[in-house]
Parts: sequence; C-alpha cells; structure tokens
Amino acid sequence: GRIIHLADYRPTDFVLERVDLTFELDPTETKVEARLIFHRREGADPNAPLVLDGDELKMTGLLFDQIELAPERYTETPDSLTIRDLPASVPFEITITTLINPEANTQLMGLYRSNGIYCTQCEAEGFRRITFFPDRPDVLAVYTVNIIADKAANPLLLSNGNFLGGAGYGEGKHFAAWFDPHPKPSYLFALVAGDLGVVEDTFVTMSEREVALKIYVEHGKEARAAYAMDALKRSMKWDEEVFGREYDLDIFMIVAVSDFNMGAMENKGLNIFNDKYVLADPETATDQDYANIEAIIAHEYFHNWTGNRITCRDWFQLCLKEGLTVYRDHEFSADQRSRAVKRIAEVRHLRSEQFPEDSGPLAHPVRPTKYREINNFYTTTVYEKGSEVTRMIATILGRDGFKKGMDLYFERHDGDAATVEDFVKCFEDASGRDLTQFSLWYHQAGTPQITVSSSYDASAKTFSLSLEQMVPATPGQTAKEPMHIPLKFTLIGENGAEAQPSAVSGGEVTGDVLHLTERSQTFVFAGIGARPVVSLNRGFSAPVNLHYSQTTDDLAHIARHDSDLFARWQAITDLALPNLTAAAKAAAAGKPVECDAALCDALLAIASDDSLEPAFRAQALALPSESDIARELGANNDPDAIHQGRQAVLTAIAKAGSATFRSLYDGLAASTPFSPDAAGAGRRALRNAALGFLALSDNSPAGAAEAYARADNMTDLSQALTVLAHRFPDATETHAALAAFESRFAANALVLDKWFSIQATIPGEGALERVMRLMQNPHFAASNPNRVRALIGTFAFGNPTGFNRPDGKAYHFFAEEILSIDKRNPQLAARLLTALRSWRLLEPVRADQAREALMTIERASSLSSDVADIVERMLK
Ligand code: DPP
Ligand code: ZN
Repeated sequence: GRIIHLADYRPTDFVLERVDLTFELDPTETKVEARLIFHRREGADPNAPLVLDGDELKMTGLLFDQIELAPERYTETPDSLTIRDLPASVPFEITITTLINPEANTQLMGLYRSNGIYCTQCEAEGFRRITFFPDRPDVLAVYTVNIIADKAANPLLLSNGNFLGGAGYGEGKHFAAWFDPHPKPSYLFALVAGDLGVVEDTFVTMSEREVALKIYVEHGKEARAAYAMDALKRSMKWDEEVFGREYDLDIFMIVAVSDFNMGAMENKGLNIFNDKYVLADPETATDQDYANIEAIIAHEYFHNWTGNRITCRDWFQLCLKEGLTVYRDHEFSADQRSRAVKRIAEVRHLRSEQFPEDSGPLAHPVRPTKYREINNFYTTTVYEKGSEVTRMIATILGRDGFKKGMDLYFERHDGDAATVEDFVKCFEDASGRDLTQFSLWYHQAGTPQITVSSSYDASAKTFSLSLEQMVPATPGQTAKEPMHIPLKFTLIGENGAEAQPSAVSGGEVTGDVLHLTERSQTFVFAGIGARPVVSLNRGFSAPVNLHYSQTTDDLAHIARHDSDLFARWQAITDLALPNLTAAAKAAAAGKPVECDAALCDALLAIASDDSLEPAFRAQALALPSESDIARELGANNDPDAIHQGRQAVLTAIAKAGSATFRSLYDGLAASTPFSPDAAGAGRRALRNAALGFLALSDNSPAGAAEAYARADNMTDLSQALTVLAHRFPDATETHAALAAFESRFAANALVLDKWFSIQATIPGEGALERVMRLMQNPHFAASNPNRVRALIGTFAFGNPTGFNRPDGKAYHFFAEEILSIDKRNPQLAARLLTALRSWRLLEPVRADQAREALMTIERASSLSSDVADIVERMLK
C-alpha cells in the first residue's frame, strides 16, 4: 500500500445522505445490495467523479437512479469504483450489488462466519469488503438494514439501531429490518445472524427511559454472561453520574463470538466481543479475566459517546476516541475497585508495553501524521499513552476545569467527525489556559527523560529541585521541543509529615503540581525547616522516565511514609531495580548474587503490614519483571542472565521471609462463598504471591501441588499450575496437574488457552520444542486468533529466555509462523510480529539472529501490507 499523509486530508466531493442495505445471507455467496443516496457537496468541483473504496469485491450490478449504468460511465478495479458524469446539484441514487463469501473470509475483516455465526468487523477499513463505499470515518449517514436468511439456521438477525420489524420471506427464510437514527460512519456498522442464546435485562436511564439490554452467547453459556451484564449496567450508571452521558437507543446488544481479531468493537447499539471478554464464572475465569471483562464492557459502552456520537475526522485522529475512552474506562475501574492498585497495574502495563514501543523502531506520535496500514496503529501509544495525555489535561486543569472542557466537547461536537485540535480547543476555551505547548504530547514521539537533582540549604531554609528534560530521537523526528510536563509532588519532612513551603520560585506550581516547561528549570522552595525527601511524579502524573539518584534511605522513607500508595510502590520499584540489574550483571559474570537488605526489609515490612490492602501488598511483592530489568539495562541484553539474577534475588527474599510468607499463605485461606470483587481478588493475589515465594524457599513442588488439589476457583488453580510448571517443569506433580487440567477443561477453549499460555512461558531450554509440540495438540487451532495468541503470542511476548535462545532457533520458528499466519490473517500476523520490536537491545549474537529472522520475513513473497509495514520499520 501507499503511504497516507495527514496533510493530504480533504473532505469528500459528495455527501452521503442515506444508506439502505439488503443482505441475502449465504455461507459462501452472500448477496449485498447497497442503495446509496448522494449529493455533490456545495462548492465541490462539478466534474469530480465519485470514487468508492472496495477490497476483494465482486460486483454483479450497478444502477444509477434505478437504471443500469452505462459501462463508459464507471471504472471498477479490485479496490475502487469510480463513477463519472454525475449531477452537479440534485441528489442521486447509486445501487450496487456485490457477492461476498463469508466462509472464506479468514482475515476476519468485513462479513465473516465464526462457529456458524455471521458477524462483522468493519473498523478500520472492513466495510469496503462488504460493498463499494466511501469507507472513511468522516462520511456519516443514517442506515436502514434488511437481513434475509435461512430461518432455521439463523433465528436471530441483528443490526445497529432499533428493530423495525420482520416476517417470513419465502420458503424456509425470514427477514428483519433495522433502522439506526444516529448518523454514523461505516466502521460502526454491524450485522450478526445465527442461533445464539441470550441473557436479558433492562436499564432505566437518568431521564427514565427504559433500555433493553441483551447479551448473546452460544447456547448453554448464558450463565457465564451474568458478570458482563452486571458490568454493563454499572458502566451505564457511571457514565451518567461522572460524565453526564445517557444512552440514546431503545436497545443495547452485545454479541460474543469466538473468532475475533481485537478485544471487542463498539458498533452502534450492537457491540461485538471476543468471547474471552464476556464469559466468566468462578470455575473458569481468573480475577484478571473478571477485571478485563469489566474494563472492556465499559470501554466499548463508553465509546457510544466518545467515538460514536463524536467520531474521528480521519484515522490519524484515532487517539481522539481511543485515548479518551481508555482514560474513561481507567477511571471507571478505579472507582469500582482500588484506585491506587488500579493505577499501579496501569503503570506496569504502560512501562512494559508502551515504553518499549516509544523507544524502538515502531515509535510514533500519539497523533501520527502518516501511515501505510492503519491496522498497525491500534497501538499502546495511541491507546495507553493517549489515555495518559488525557489524564494530564485533567491534572493541569483540575477536576472542575476538566469537567467543563468535557462538557463543552460533548456540546460543541455531538454529531461531528472531530480532530485532536477540536478536542484540545474545548479545554482551552473552557479554562482559558493555553495548551499549545502541552499539545506536543500528541505530536512528539518518545518517552521524555527527566534528570533530577536537589539540594538543601539549611541556613537559608531553601530546598532546590533542578529538572532537565530530554525527549529522545524517534523515527522521523530528530529534534524535539521541550514539553509541558505536569509532575505531582510532595516534600516529606523528617517525621513523615508534608513540608509546606512559604514560597516557590523558578516556575509554575499549582497546588501539588509542578509544571516543568523548560528544557532545564530549578524550582526553589522557601521556608523549609529541614532537608525534605521529594516524592516526585506521584500517581504517575506524567508518562516519563525519572532519573533521580535518591538514596536508599530516602526511598525507604517514601516507601514507608508517602500518603500516596502509588508513590510507595514506586519507591519499592526504585529500590529493587538497581539490585536486580546488579544481579543480572553478576549472573552474567558467574558471580554470586546478593539481595539488598534494605529492599528485603522494606518488602517484608509491606508484606506483613495488615493495615495495607492485600492487593497493594501483592503488587509490591511482584517486583519489576525481566523486561523491566532489560529496559533498565538499556542495551546488550542477555535474557538468561537477567532471568538468573532475578531468580536469585527472589530466592533470597523467599528465604529471608519464609516465615512471613508461610503465615500469609495460611492466614489468607480462601473465604467462602467466592466473590470476584476487588477485595477477594486482592486476598487471592497476595496468597498466591506467598505461594510462589514458598515454592522457592522450599524448593519443592509439594506446596503448589497441594494448592492445586485444593483450589476451588480458576485464579488459585491457574496460579498453582503456573508455580508447578514454571518452577518444577519436570516434576511428576506437574505432569499430573497439567494432564488433569487438560482433561477437566477439554470442552472449554478459553480455559485451555490458559493451559497453553502457562506452558508457553515455562522459562529456559526446551521452551521452543514444548511450543512446537503443543501446536500439534488437538485443541490448538491455527485459524483461531485466541489460540494463536495464547500459544505463539505468549511465547514470543512472555518467555524472554525461551524465545531469545542464543542459537536463534525460536526467532526462525517465529518467522515461519508469522508467514503462515499472514496468509490467513494479516492483522494478527502483524500484531504478533511486534514481539521483536526491541531486538536491537539484545546482545550481538541474539540480535544478529533476530535480524536474520526479520530478513527472512522481509524477503518472503506476497507479504500483506500489514506485515510488510511492520517488518520494514523494524529493520530500518
Ligand atoms: N474495538 C477497538 C476498541 O474498542 C477498536 N475500536 O478499542
Ligand atoms: Zn476503543
């Protein structure tokens, strides 16, 4: 594909007034008739042709105002339909008939079949695989949809909006008609047909309208949709209370399907979900599954306002809906659960996924200016960093200023296809604050690096904090401007209380927010009676890397005294990282590894502090991951040394704290009845953390085997299995547990995905062979994205030692797999391939092997544009 530039944006020459679609569904020959009414836009070139997008379409009919169009008036290619000599001012109708094959659609874009269910995925550019159409987000129209299908096989016929009616339609068939009164872009179109079970409920909105809620799942799985329904109702309520947003149709539907490229899709009134994010019960879902379901149900529901009512002008504006909606779902989960623990999990995810993207060959701005394949821009930068940018606006403007800006955005842009500039302007207009410099967050890629130093002058009673910011070069952007970085902070006095300065100079400070706006800046705080300890970037107010050599004592002080739990967790992380990097270096040099006493003491103090919520204590005990350590080391990484060093530190902590972990484990015995709520999940997380440490100090599988036998929920069961498989892969107990798990859940593909993932992440030698063996397992299906992600994706993303074996065999295996997945499903292949995005940071032997594997992909013939785009950027 060619490269698309933001600078080339211009509106269409024709305005689409309305869309009437008729589908005659058939597994291999579905007939689609699209009646489209257009008029030429005022001021547009009176001779401009109408150019419609297509993708692998077969056209069988083309009418102009219901009369067959003469061949000299149009040109059809596989990816476009151009119609000439159209009226200058009067509206006209184009009727297009296409034939499509849902059964053969393995890309899972457009109309396809999953387990006998017809379903659609149109974002970003899937609608053009259904009919020729102006398939871009700034073309909004009102849709009527008629669906005709075999009645026995498809009792259910669904589309967007409200149900108009239905009836029989000839021998064995029936039809249904749907009307969506809200103008929408084609990427929000959806159709579902098939035979599904349903869970029903109702929601009464703030203006007392009753909305029918329906969640459709495979027959027999209805009970597993109860939690999703509960999460939906809580989301609807929360959006009314916190953002003042009410739902706008008579019905809201969710359909769960088993083959899906993404997590879920926010089609107007008819969300389609990967069933992984709908189905849950205690026997089959972990606490993480419950949290994901709650977050994704909320996310897609929230899109109804941020995405659907206000959509994007073009795909460069993707963060306008995604970054904002992630921010909204984060806030929702924070309100439903523990805010601090939620924030810690978000930051962990941002650092492990977005920071590597932002510092590697795939780095791009939150609002990119060019792309070759838009599918490759559904990234953690657009989503998670986009959310952080929204959060910073809230930090800078404060709660009220942010709310005023959001209200103005909803009022001013309802019904629009808007831009990031429109969004930012609302906050400027509502608050009077200039956000020009702040907007660099949308335009400059790269994680800002901030170097901090401080000094205390006892005689003058002043404390000085010097900050220097640097935004690293990223592809296509070498010179960067200084950013506006809002850093929440506090000065902690000796006794643990906050020190209150009498005055601040050197820059803007509003409340607890310090505004770093220059390349280098020194803030001077007056009236400070004793040297304070600075807790900086509290709550992770800005997505930056701080380089601040605080002493072990100061970090331990923050870990003990900060009133912000996030800051306490951060201090523990800052204590642990130098210890873990030193351990990796020692392991590489064959030296014994030690655990720092201050770290060990701080961790064990937190672990046994019953005044702290268990979920927080579990997060503290989780220590930085192997990829966190790799990022801290920066370059020349040896994943084996990192693994060995980290294991040695964990083992030392396990030994020093064996009594603590024993009493935690025994004291937190499962409470009955099971509840998936945050408090229950926190207790299970802490107990399972203790189990992991006990397995290290005992160096025996007995404890985990017993935990496995006793587990009465999927969290405990899968955690015990993980401890067994990862620590004792060859033990009899492990083989027995793996076999028991496989046969117990043989009929549940989503649960078997956990079984695949646990084994795919067993560290060390033999991992590749194990993965190859598992691909032969009858439960594995290369055609199902969830299975592929669970086995091959988890291996590549989550098994640093196994995937990065020095002989490069795993990279070459991976390259072959990417090529074969690419033939079926390019979007999935491209996404998986990003697992190699940090290949340049590996030590030279591995890096050479990784480059070789990438070059094998690059040289292959007939690559999809998705994979070609990623591999070329990674090798550049
Ligand atoms: N389904 C994806 C999401 O909700 C893309 N819109 O983020
Ligand atoms: Zn989204």
